[in-house]
Amino acid sequence: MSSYTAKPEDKFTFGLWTVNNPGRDPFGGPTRHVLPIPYVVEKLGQLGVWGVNLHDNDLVPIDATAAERDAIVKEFKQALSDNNVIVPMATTNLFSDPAFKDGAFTSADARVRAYALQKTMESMDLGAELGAKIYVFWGGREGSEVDAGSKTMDALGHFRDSLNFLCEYSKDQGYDYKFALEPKPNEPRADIYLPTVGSALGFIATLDNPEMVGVNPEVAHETIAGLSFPHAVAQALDAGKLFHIDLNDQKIGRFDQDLRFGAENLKMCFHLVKLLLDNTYSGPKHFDAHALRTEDEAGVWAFAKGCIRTYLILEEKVRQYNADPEIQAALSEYFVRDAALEGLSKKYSPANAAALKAMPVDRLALGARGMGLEKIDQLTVELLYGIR
Ligand code: GCO
Ligand code: MN
Ligand code: MN
Repeated sequence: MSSYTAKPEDKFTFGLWTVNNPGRDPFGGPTRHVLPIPYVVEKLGQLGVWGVNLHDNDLVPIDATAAERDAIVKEFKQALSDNNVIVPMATTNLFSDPAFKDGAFTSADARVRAYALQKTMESMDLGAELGAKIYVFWGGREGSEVDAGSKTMDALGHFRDSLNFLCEYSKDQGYDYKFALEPKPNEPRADIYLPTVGSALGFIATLDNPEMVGVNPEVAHETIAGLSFPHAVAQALDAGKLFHIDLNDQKIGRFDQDLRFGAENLKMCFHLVKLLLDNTYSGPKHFDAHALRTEDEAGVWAFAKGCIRTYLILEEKVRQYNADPEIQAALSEYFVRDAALEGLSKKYSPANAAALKAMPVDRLALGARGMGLEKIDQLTVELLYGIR
């Protein structure tokens, strides 16, 4: 049995904004102090965390002078190297400042859109200086409450132009970033543009440099939309677009909760970890979650450790599942293989079409067949409960 402690090759990451979330919500102020950033890096290093991610303004205040910026960045770099922690991903805060209240790249105001590009280029410079290879775009304010402005078509066009512009900027600077779009259906806007993984994948195909752009799916976001997160991730993997992943948990039908990974939907999280492990996903595993607002600093570190432990426990469960003779026997009954038929249906040819049309079918037998899924699902539940 493993000790469930993180190793660098697990590629676990947290955001500065996650473990340092002070517990503010729309109805109440902070319940914890914001911790000094070098201390946060030290604590993450002690937990075996591989990387720390940031928005520009998690590190450098929006109104910092150039000299202040440089001093802050220098101190941060020192903390990273002292604690063997890297910055794999960076992103821009295009949601906190009132200038972005009606969107950043999709604002109806050309001055706001230009400022969003300026701020993102500067933030990309910062990320590159810190060694980030992935650049995330979460369009939290890119949406609407009312469609009185009828700007949705314009907004999509502006969003496309901005991403095209920034891809060229990244190439021009030799930054070699992979861009990852992070969809979310709502919160803080009532309706955010490109609300789901599927919509982001469709949009990427319309960009000038689609090969540079993938997705950053988040458990909570697809769950808020009432969709299956493992299905969304599978579609991203299938498209070769899973550039990053945000792990947390969420109760369906609630406000955006950012719960500890695996805190709510354990069976779904098991299937997610299985999908990532079986398909050898090798990107960062980012915990975009917060400790409950009820917690003090000790609770924050218990939360961070909990995310890691649950992930590693589920990986162990996946290995056990893949090696369990009874489960594997049930699975091999479930998947009916037929090399001859699969040869016919894999790819169209006139001969294959003719053979399929001439094929005798016992439709009643197909309909009468029990699939055995009740058994497989119960075996999975028992494995997760630790009695197998
Ligand atoms: C949210 C989002 C953010 C983004 C972050 C990185 O619901 O607030 O998940 O946490 O992931 O801004 O872009
Ligand atoms: Mn989120
Ligand atoms: Mn996120």
